Amino acid sequence: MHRTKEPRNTVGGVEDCTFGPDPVLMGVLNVTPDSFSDGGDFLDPEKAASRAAAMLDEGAQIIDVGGESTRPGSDPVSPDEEIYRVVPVIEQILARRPDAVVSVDTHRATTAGAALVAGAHVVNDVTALRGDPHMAELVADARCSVVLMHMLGEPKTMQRDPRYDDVAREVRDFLAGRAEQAVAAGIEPENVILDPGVGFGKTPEHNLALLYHLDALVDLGFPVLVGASRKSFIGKITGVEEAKDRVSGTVAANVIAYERGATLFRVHDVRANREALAVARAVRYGSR
Ligand code: HH2
Repeated sequence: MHRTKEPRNTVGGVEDCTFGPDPVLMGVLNVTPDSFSDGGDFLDPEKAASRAAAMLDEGAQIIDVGGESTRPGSDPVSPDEEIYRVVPVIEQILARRPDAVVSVDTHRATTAGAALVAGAHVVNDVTALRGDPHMAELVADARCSVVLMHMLGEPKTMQRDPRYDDVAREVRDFLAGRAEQAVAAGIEPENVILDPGVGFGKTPEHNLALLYHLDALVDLGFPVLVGASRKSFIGKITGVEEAKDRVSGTVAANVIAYERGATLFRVHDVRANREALAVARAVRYGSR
């Protein structure tokens, strides 16, 4: 017996970007000199827009543009520098592909606001609206989608001995609380996406427990996004040291996450993940 299809929602009010039964791929585009796997590759807006176009051609439905690395130990950039990095790239992407759905990976309301003016549709906030007191109001007013991610501590120090009694329960309770706060601030529930924050203040064992118990997060009723792509726990399990070579491990994590009910996947390697998730989806529904 195969599962029936659930109703579809849209990302950022863009009808073409639906999520429901089908996996949605968010292609990662880091406009930074220091991101852990693609730092320095896409600082030039032309190059960045070409990379975005290639990811869209490979099957990404959203392009996630970030101007500040959040890798463990990273330092924050200035707000002006972050805007200077992401806005021209968002403009270039949308000039080339006006129908593209763009998300901005930031915890600052000024950057998110500038990105929305430039045409972005989604705010991806790794602080789940805790990083800037103006972010919730901005998202509520813009009526855009928002990703609320769990992080223990902050990037500079988050990997120093993170501890939980029950990581899956604590992350779920935290995100349930953040979603409640978001809705109380005027954000429509259908615009809320939850993310367990793989690698953000978590040991490899914490990441594995979160993926294993992802259905508990899915049960909250919001779409769930997973960002496992190329992360160090995959390197630790597989022995693959070079982050760019962690594609197979990433695919395995995403297929499991899909089976547990996640619908959005933040990935660097769009094609491999799209093909694997298309097969996983076909198995689930018994058809292509
Ligand atoms: N992971 C990273 C950055 N942003 N956003 C969400 N919602 N979920 C994630 O898991 C997530 C995220 C870190 O990965 P990356 O962007 O590749 O690296 P860096 O932070 O070094 O730029």
